[in-house]
Amino acid sequence: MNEEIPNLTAFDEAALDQAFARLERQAREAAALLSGEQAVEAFRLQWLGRKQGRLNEVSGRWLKTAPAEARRALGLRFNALKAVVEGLLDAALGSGPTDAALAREAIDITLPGTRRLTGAEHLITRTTNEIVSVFAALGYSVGVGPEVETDYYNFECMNFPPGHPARDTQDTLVIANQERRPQRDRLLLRTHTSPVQMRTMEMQPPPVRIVIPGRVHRNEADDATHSSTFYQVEGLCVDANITFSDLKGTLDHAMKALFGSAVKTRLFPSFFPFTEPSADLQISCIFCGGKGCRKCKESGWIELLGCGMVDPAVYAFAAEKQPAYDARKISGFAFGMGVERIAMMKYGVSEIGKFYAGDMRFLEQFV
Ligand code: FA5
Repeated sequence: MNEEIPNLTAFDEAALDQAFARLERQAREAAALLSGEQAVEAFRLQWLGRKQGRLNEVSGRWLKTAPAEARRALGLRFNALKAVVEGLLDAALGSGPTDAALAREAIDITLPGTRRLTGAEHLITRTTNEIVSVFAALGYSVGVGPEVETDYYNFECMNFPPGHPARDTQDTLVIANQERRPQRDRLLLRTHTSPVQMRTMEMQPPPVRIVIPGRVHRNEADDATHSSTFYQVEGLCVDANITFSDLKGTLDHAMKALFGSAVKTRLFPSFFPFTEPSADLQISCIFCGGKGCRKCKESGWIELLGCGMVDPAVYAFAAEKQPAYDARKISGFAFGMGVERIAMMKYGVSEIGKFYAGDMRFLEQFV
């Protein structure tokens, strides 16, 4: 609405402030309702039109009737009002923010930025990946299995019969209140990654070449080299005519790839229910080159992993679902290594607990 511009009767500062504030309010209210090109053009004519625009009337009526001493104060307010109206018009035309608005929003690009830390692989993950990629390069696939496992997969099908003393070598954390279940279905936290050997064989006939990284748990007291939760990488290779030499050659190659080509390996007789024969693989001490030092207890050798030829009793369990696991026709080997053990040796870590403490000062050293 083009309201009449009233005549001014008083020209003191307060009266001028009041009169211009009223006009400004009217301009802002009208501008807030604008929509469409025609409305904007009408607003322009209403306020800034040369002949009948309200500002024209103000300058014509107020400025001309103002006493000389009030002209300056009136002129200043008139210019301010004109700038406001022009700003409203610019905004309505979409011509973007004014210089003043831009200055208010400006960012001081000389201020230091927020530093965001880059994520990096944990040493356990890194070592696991290193081990896995050595075997991936030999054509092994990668598998995983559940951390909460049944008694059957963790023990029974791995040839640890119920009540067998070999079970005592892996002090087990069992899930409570399962007395009513048959023993083979009772749940426990897997003590090794070996159950995934069986899960793999049940899913696919031979040939199998697979490595299985994962977390395992044992009811063990923590010390500098033992933890109740730790990581293993399991390996399984089953095919026609796989021999003990293949086991020896594969692990010798893997140890050289992990620790350097100067490393030697040797196998020592051992026992695992699921391999026959079984062995512990030792590597020449990487700290003293085999001469003997405190790290290798002056022996020149360090024990690193368990391995052996897959026991025919294990194939018999697998054959319940995959008859191709016939010990008369196929053979294979398996191995299992502790990731922390390897990481400690490769990266010179003396306490296993450092891996889990989440201390950035420790972790950052390996980024
Ligand atoms: C086993 O767990 C067998 N399943 C390995 C195996 C697989 C043998 C396939 C034959 C064929 P063992 O209990 O020795 O074996 O553990 C294997 C490795 O896990 C050890 O060499 C050691 O490096 C690591 N390890 C065992 N207990 C702990 C522990 N409490 N803390 C950290 N690492 C451990």
